[in-house]
Amino acid sequence: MLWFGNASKKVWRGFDLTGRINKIERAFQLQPITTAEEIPILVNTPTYFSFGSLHKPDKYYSDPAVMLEYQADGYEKHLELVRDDFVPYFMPWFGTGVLASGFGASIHIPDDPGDDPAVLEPCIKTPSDIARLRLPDPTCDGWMPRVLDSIDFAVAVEDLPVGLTDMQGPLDTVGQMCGQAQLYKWMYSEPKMIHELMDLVTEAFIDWVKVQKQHIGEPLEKSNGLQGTYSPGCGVWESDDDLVLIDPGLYQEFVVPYVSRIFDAFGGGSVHFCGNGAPHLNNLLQIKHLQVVNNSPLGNFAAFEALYKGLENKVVFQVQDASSATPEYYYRKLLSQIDDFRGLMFVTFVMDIVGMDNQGGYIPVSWNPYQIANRIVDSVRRAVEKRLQGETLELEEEHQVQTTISKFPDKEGEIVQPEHSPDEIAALELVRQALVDFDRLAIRTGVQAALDAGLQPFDIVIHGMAEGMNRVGQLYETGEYFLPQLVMAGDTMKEGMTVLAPILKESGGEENVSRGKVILGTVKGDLHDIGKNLVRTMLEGARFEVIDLGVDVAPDEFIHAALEHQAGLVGLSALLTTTLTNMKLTVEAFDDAGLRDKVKIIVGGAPISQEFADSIGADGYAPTAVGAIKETERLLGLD
Ligand code: B1M
Repeated sequence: MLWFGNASKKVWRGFDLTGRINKIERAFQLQPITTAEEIPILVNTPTYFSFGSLHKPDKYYSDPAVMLEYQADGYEKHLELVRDDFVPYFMPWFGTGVLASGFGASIHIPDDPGDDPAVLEPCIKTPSDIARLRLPDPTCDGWMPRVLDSIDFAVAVEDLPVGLTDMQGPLDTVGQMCGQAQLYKWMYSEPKMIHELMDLVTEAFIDWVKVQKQHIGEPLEKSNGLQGTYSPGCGVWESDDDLVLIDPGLYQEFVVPYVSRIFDAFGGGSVHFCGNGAPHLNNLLQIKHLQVVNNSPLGNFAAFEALYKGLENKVVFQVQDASSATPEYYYRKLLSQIDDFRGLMFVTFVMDIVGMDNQGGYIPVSWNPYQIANRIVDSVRRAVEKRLQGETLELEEEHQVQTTISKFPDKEGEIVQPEHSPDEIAALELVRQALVDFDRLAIRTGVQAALDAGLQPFDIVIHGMAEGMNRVGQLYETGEYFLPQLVMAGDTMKEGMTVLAPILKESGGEENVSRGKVILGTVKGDLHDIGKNLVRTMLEGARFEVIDLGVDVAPDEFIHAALEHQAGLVGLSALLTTTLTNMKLTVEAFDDAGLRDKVKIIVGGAPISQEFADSIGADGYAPTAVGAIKETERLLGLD
């Protein structure tokens, strides 16, 4: 059933939605905006996902009736209380790993009301695993049967239109299947294999969207709901969170053709990503049939402006942030440089217990979601109205909230250069440059040249490797390098260490090869592992033995591993604000176990700051993976 059927009035549970739908349709036609009222603002309360939610009922993911009732009743209340343009639809939400699960990736089943299902660990370890993959069957593989059951149930019992589940994007899915770091390495070493995998995943993506549409009863080129919003004449959405992680060259080669193929199959589509998309402007413009850019600017106002203006109002732009804790300031700042509003829409998610600060970090909040929703609507309208009248928006930060979230890591300290001979300097430079170029052959040559020039292995590590990695880290911070380059550089460092290992063994015995044991993991409730894996690569490259416990690691698992391996250091990573408490609980568990004088704890991850680390009693903190090496050395007394 579709909203845009023949009826002249679109009514749901007594609410006439015709005006809202017409407004959104005009935005999709990119019509000029003359009053602020014409801008569609859709606030999602309740959210269909669990993150930041207090009230997700038990069985939300196992009983279709529970999910449908929760959403439908929530939308009814929203329509009563919020003066926005929200158009309700049922979202069959089963997390971010539905497509990957079809290929065998295991899904974490939430055991907490604030958890979302997501891939627990990759299912592809070797190229031969890829060779064995077949097109999955939506009727029996992975979590798709759950999605189809909930669609069928909703179609049968409710008059609420039904949307598409989150299929992520083909590269996101391949990243979940292989593990991001492995994927990046294969992009360089096995591009043909990755293209074949992308082909297969893209075919499955198209197939699984078509099946959903058959069950919903909607045409290929239209959909009731995409990423929290009614998007007329747009058949599909895909989520490209890896857009912000990889460089434009790799994205152009490995993503643009496949997303174009998906959009071709559905007459157009929407690309979603969280964060800075400005470096990918040209890539976005190359995607065939791109109709919508759905982006969470995450407080990066300059990047939003560059991207929005660069797209030249050729596509619909949906600002899809989590609600700011201070919408008055956030939208004034966001819209301060914008004066052409054609195609602009706002799709904001209001969570019960989490909001955004003005730098895009997430903070705990306690608010009435409907009140904040109305503040969002008023703030956007007021800001747009002023811009339409040619007024400058006041940007005083009177509403700015204090936050402990650090988004701007400290620069690495400069390494003091000791006296070196010209030959030594040349050899060290070879090592550093090999890391910057991630050239595995050159690093072997450089390390050998440094040894031949008379340098001690430790000097090569400190003045060659560490210095080279600092340069790589700086290139990452200035946006010249992206994650794949960090992974490749870490791998190159490992290669250089294989040349040094036998010499270290000879000179100082077995224990000299490993500089210490580190237990590493992402804390309970959090399944993000890209940063944690990068930390692992860097530490291994710097000759630490890392025992990686993976993701969703409970405090007692950390304790058990530290005791079993007699490790002097435990590293905790976290990306979700909502699970930061589990980091604190882990530190406390080490206290309770009487291990704090034997085991040091280092913490890191995007929402972590030095202040937070201090507040939970951690011994160390590093804002970057490269910084984690130095901090580990400090904590283990090796600096
Ligand atoms: Co997620 N996600 N995600 N996500 N995701 C974020 C983090 C988010 C900011 C996006 C947003 O705002 N919309 C948001 C978190 C908000 C918050 O709480 N602060 C978010 C959310 C909400 C979610 C879900 C809840 C969405 C949902 O299902 N409703 C869900 C969570 C599932 C779960 O964990 N239970 C989810 C799922 C996913 C994917 C599966 C799709 C994927 C994860 C894939 C994976 O990790 N295998 C994903 C991704 C990719 C992201 C973004 C796009 C990128 C995160 C990332 O890897 N960054 C992110 C949005 C964004 O940032 N643009 C987002 C790169 C990585 C290298 O950085 O980990 O900070 P980071 O590591 C850095 C440093 O922090 C440091 O070194 C690294 C390199 O220098 N570091 C350490 C890290 N650990 C360290 C440890 C140390 C020292 C340094 O010592 C031990």
